[in-house]
Amino acid sequence: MSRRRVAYYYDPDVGAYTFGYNQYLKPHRVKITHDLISAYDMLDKMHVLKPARSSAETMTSFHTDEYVQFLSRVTPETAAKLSFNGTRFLVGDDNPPFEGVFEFSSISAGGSIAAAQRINSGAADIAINWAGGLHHAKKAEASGFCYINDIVLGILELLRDVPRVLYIDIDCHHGDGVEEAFYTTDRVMTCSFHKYGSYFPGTGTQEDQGRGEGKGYAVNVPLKDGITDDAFQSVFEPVIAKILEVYRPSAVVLQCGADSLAGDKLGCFNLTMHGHAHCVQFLRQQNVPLVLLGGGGYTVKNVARAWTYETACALGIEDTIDPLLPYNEYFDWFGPRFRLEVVSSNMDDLNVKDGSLEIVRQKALEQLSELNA
Ligand code: V1P
Ligand code: CA
Ligand code: ZN
Repeated sequence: MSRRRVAYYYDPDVGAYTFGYNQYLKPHRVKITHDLISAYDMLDKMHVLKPARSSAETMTSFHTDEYVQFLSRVTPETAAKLSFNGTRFLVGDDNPPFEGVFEFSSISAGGSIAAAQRINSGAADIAINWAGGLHHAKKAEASGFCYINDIVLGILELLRDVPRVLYIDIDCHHGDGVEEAFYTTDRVMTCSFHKYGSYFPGTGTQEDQGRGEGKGYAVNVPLKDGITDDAFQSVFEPVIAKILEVYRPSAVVLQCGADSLAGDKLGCFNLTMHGHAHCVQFLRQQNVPLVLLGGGGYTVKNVARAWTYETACALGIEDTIDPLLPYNEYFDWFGPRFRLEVVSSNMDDLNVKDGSLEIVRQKALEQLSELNA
């Protein structure tokens, strides 16, 4: 396997932000990942870059002026007044107005935009931003722990230079914000794999395929609890291979949400680290410019393991990685086994049990065959 030029975007300040009373999404996991990547001596094998923070103006290439202005001004104290008592911008409890929400968002978005620019310039084959992947954020509203949609901003940046972008989302939740943003265009194909049925955000059926010029260019793969590596691969590979064949994207953005791993606090899938990383390996093999982003992931030590291993996959050095973790600042967190692994549990795979996976795969492939018809 030939070498790839990898650009890795990291802002050392990102780990310091906390989401206030919502203790699920921890920006600190990006620092823990970084420290593990560093302990594995991967930093000198790629271009390590600190991205410029996204300006408010840049964010308005997707979000409304009013929403970005709100986010740049809001504090925990002024939130009620500025959000009209929680009826606009920050609705419900998922998105608290935490201290530094705008700076955090500008780091996340700045990384994904810089990653896109690096691909556009041809200076990298793979660009990574583990602080990105916040796929639920809407044009004028925060949703599901996401305030600014760094993915949409990154894809818009890619579209300045390339004709077609493929967006793939392996977070356990539906990539609704990205799907919605590009629902009526054929310049972006979105493909989300997610748990569907009594689960946030509630969208992402296979009937939702895009509209107008975008008809057929939104692909949804709704899944049930407990999907294993083999079952996931048996739908991911044929669907993505078919998309690459019929759509021929000039660049691919892969959201690597780690809540699809076994044992996640909010997720309900049963993927091991290797099953999750297989998606990265598969896309790297295709020789198409690739942006890797973070996303969900709520069992922090496993998020750090997966994204560290996926960084090694981007570099093509995963076969040389020691499964025993090197000493690092957070070493104690990784006990009792201290290994670079996320193991599966004994939960049932409901997708295979009732034959629904086979039906979902067939339906997705049919949708894609119709595109060229
Ligand atoms: O279920 C909901 C909403 C709130 N209810 C009225 C419906 N929200 C979920 C949000 C999950 C967000 C996932 C983000 C990502 O895809 C990308 C970063 O991973 C939710 C859940 C849950 N169990 O699904 N919010 C909360 N739990 C929550 C709990 C306590 C405090 C704040 C939020
Ligand atoms: Ca998904
Ligand atoms: Zn998620």
